[in-house]
Amino acid sequence: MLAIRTRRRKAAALAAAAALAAVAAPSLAATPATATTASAATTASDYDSTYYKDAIGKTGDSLKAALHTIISDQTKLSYSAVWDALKATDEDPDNSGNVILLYSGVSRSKSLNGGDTGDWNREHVWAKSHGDFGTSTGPGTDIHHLRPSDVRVNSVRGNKDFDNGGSAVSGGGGSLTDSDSFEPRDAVKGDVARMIFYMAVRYEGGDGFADLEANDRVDNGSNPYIGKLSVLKAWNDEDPPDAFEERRNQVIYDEYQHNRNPFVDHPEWVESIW
Ligand SMILES: [Ca+2]
Ligand SMILES: [Ca+2]
Repeated sequence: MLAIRTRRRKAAALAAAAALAAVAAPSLAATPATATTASAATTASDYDSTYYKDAIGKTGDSLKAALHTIISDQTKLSYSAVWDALKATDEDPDNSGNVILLYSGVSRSKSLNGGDTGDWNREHVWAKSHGDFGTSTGPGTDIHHLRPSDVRVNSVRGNKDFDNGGSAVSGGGGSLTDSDSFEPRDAVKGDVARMIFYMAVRYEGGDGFADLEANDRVDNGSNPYIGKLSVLKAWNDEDPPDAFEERRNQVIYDEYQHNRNPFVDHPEWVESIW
């Protein structure tokens, strides 16, 4: 996978250079990508000279501030519209009738969305109670951190902070939990971390919503914080973005919110800001 990513990035860099050399080259960011080809046709580097141009070269708090401005320019969804959006963003690449469930890794029919045992529902990776934003349009409907989850596994996660350790979650695909934290399966640890970091940058106290931030605790309750920062940073390193996560970011950008998760494009920005 890393070799493929490297080749893609080299190809993208060559393509970007060619585009810059062309007098009337159209904006790459304005080029629509279809759901099936998004991850193969585009990479983060395509956006450095366009979408991220005001952030490139910055570090720390000034990088965070620049990214906040960039990603806050977005379309906002209603909570009911989230169902159909997740059917597109989290589609099983091997079965277009299914979605992949975040924590369990199970492929389940798109039509089994609902609230009964055996259904999948809309998991808020940044738990709603941490900042009390509910499901009104805003952080509670931001699909960058909303993912299909098995109803029962979702309830086991509840509003726990993220940390290592615990006992196996039944049907959780290798996820662990204890009294005060939840550890997702290895394949989505980085995904979870990058969703949390997106939320911390996107929501800075404007629009009537709390300033969401990551901290290094697991007892955050209803405070607008989610832990555990040091563990989330490690997960970002251990599980870099793969084709599924990159495609998801692209579909959200092209078809729904028209903003990006900067940490899927540039995982190294986590270390610069935190
Ligand atoms: Ca992953
Ligand atoms: Ca924040």
